[in-house]
Amino acid sequence: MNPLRPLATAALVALLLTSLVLPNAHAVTIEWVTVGDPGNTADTTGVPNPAGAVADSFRIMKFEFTNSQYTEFLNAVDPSGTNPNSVYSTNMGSDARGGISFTSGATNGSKYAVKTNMGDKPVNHVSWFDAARVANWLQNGQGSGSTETGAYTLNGATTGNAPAVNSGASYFLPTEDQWYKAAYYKGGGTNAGYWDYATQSDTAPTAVTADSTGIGSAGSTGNFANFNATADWNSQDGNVTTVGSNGGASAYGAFDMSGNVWEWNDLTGAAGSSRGLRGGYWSENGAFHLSSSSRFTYAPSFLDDFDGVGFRLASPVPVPEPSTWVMGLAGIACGGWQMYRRRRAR
Ligand SMILES: [Ca+2]
Ligand SMILES: [Ca+2]
Ligand SMILES: [Ca+2]
Ligand SMILES: [Ca+2]
Repeated sequence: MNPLRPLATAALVALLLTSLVLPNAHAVTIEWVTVGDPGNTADTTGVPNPAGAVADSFRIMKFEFTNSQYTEFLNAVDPSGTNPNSVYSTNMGSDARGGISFTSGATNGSKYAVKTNMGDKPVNHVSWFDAARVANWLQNGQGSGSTETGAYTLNGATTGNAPAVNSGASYFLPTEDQWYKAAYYKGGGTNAGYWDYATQSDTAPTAVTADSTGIGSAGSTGNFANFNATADWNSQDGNVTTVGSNGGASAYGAFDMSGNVWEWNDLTGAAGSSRGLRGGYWSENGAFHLSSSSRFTYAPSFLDDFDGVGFRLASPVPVPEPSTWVMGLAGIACGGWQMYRRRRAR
């Protein structure tokens, strides 16, 4: 008997179990960049002052969270279309700059769909609570994972104070210092200094134009950003554009931290009645709000109706252990193998 056959069969069993048990066929994948240089010096030339000092390495999303990713989230957490906790804004469908439609009569699990040319654009019309629910869902392994506990203990809250991030969270909104460092720090040491714009420049970026599908004119290089309402496409005077197509990345390789959409941050990470926004958006008149000198705070429930606010998540370094459902799968696969081996042994 071929001694490799039981092993190959076990692998096949594990694979079959994985494909059967996986709760969602289209798991969201996220590209990260690592923000190193732990213990870096703060910036004293921006706002707030000081800003940008972070003790530990961490990861941040290379791009803004997209409509495609948010659609996977919506179909997974709301297969029957009841819109729990207002995770969907009807503006995503009705606003030409929103990217996600809802069809109540569509098949369960497919009621949300990306609009034409909008999948690779940043999601907008999202409050801080919406972003926190995405972090929870990722923390809980996607699929039918809870949106209410995990990184943030929300338990149905859509208004009021934002809770502090739970210790050990694998996905979370960056603190303002983390966001600031990822955007403006020059990197390569602990006292490297800061750029004024997240395109590794102290000179205001050039505003991009867009092609008919919403791809920014700068490609992936250069001191460009999406602001000034110059990305006119789909009959809009200024619009969101394809993430990563708008210009130079930060020193750590994160795109669109200046412009495209404003991004939620967690301020200091403590519980509170406000949360931060940084980076400016596609309609900024001038580059000031794209710079290290601009910040806003809003109630975490606000801006569900605004097409200029999105988010990107952060994550610890080293990368956390696989989430519990992956461990569960490994257990099921191992159990299957043990059963198989016992059966063979008879
Ligand atoms: Ca500065
Ligand atoms: Ca919402
Ligand atoms: Ca225009
Ligand atoms: Ca942005």
